[in-house]
Amino acid sequence: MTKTIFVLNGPNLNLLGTREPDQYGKTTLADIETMARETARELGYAVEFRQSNHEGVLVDWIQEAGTTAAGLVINPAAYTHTSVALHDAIRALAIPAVEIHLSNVHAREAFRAHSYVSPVADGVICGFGAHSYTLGIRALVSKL
Ligand code: CA2
Repeated sequence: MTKTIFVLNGPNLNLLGTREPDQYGKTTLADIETMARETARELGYAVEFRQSNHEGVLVDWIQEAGTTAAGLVINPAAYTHTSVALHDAIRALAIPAVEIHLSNVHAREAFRAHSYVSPVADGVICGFGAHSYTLGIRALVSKL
């Protein structure tokens, strides 16, 4: 059976492509989902692609990934910089996890340079727009 990679997206990423194109580009989350599926398929994996604006829902999905998926790619969005709950959920995983961001969080406001997720992720990719997702999938598969 084809193994699955969970690709999870945090708050406001449902707005991609509709607002703030200068910061986040014109690509929609649906476009990114298509790109992610294609890259994963090339590498022999299926993708479960989800977005939520709710921290607890993301925690539930991280736990679900831990019991059903081969690995996790996550753009925690603003929860990157605030969430001990996401840190704890990812720390508890026995599968690899890659943190990704569309923008280069280190080239923006100082508060975006700190991540609660990075210390418990296997690696971090940021600054490549929609390609951060495909690079994240490739990096994750290199760990599987
Ligand atoms: O660069 C990224 O991928 C971020 O995770 C995006 C988050 C931001 O809080 C992080 O610091 C970096 C914001 C996602 C909000 O996305 C929007 C898209 C279009 C319009 C408004 C927000």
